[in-house]
Amino acid sequence: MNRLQILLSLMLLVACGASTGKEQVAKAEKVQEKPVVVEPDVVVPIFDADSAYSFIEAQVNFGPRVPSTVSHRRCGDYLVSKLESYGATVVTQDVDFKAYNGDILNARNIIAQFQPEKQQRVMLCAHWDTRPWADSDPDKANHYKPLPGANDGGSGVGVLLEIARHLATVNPNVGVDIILFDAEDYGLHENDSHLWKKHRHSWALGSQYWSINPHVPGYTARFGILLDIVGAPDSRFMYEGYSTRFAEEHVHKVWQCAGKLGYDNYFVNEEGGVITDDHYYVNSILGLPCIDIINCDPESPNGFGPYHHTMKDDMEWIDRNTLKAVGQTVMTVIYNEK
Ligand code: AHN
Ligand code: ZN
Repeated sequence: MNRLQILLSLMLLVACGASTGKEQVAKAEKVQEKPVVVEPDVVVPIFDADSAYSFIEAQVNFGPRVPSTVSHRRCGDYLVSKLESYGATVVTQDVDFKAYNGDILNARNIIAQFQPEKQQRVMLCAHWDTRPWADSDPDKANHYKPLPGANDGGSGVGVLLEIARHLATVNPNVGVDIILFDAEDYGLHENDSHLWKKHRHSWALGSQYWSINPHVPGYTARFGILLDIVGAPDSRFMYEGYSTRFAEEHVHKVWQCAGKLGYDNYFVNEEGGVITDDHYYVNSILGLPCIDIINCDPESPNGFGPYHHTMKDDMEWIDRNTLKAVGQTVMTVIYNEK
């Protein structure tokens, strides 16, 4: 291998602002699974889906990450130390929330700041807690049992840890904040669904807290990207309603970037549902334009996929190809910020 080939095999060189002719180069190269050169001045590291997969496995191995449990605390410690090992300045927000049913949740938002001195920033986020109840499980006996949370919880965090691993060695032009929100998934049990109006803010407690009390007073960023449920095989990511309402230009930027990388089978140009997820509060409380990359499956009982909020949400439902599509797209967007 000559020097150029070595460099190419280490780095993916690609820009998303490329012209049509250049896009075709990118597509042709992608079929051969080779690094892509579009604009030589932009260096994007190669997202390693095996690595992301192992970060999900590590979380699942702690057991369900339900707030106020030992597995949750241990996994939180692991996430903090991982992010610190990648050179981030990590702060946590340790808060006790009262869930809608009265449970006290020892929760922790984990905030990892890369290049904290930079004014121009991008925010990436995911929730790291898992649902305490498998209340969509086909077997009623599981409706009050905690679930493994590989996809719902684990996948977004796994992709972000893999991105953090690269942020440790290759600096983008912008500062990046990776925020792992807690207590997203302790919302209203399906058996209590008649109470939805009273408890419509029972989900996403960590992001609600952070949006009111950001780790830096007056915190802002160019935009945010939430990753939620990003690991299932053949996932389809559609335009989510609040994302287009609050952050339309960023939705199109990300979806176009995915298309240029050849991931338009995952990032489809269709309107999806309107989902009250962490990004809703980031947008509506803090006013930071934040999009949600989330897999929906309109065919399945609860609209997210047959494993969602069931005991089946385990590593069997994690596909490296999906992690790659999401991770490489998000990384390409970040490294292309001027
Ligand atoms: C509700 O189901 C209310 N929100 C979807 C967001 C979610 C749940 N993400 C993971 N679990
Ligand atoms: Zn959930």
